[in-house]
Amino acid sequence: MEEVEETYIMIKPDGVQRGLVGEIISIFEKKGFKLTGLKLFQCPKELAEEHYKDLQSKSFFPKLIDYITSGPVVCMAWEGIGVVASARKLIGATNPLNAEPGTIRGDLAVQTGRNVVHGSDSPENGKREIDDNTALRLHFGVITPSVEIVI
Ligand code: RTP
Repeated sequence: MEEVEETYIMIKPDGVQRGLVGEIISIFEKKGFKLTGLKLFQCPKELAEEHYKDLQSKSFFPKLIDYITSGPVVCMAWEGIGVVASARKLIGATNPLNAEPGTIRGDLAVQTGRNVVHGSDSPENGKREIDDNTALRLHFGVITPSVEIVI
């Protein structure tokens, strides 16, 4: 049976500036996932570098850090069965020009360097990215229990 997981979804500064927050949240809600943490956040340079540390050696790394720190982001924790892989499908390919229509990047973006949203690539990274974001995790205590899922 598939596991209930959690994933870290971040609406990047271009998504916030373009007024896409509601639309993106709605996509995950309509799919059936549960929002368990949410905050608007100006990411400091050090945290952006930590979040993207696996890409440190890439030539685009400095531009990526400038982009992520260029304005507020929306940090979210989402929970559900298979949410990590499903969220990546809903988000679409890294390069929006290769992303399928019907995905967030496929419908709402053009450039890799302005691709609107981030989603964890594994359940382990989902947990780590939510834990790194201490203030987000604090929200968990006040969330009401989920409605029982009957399959
Ligand atoms: P994300 O981590 O943001 O969800 O993106 P991803 O897994 O689809 O892609 P990844 O390879 O992890 O890259 C992270 C972010 O770096 C920027 N990027 N720019 N060639 C480039 O200019 C380039 N390649 C990647 C994108 O913002 C990408 O989402």
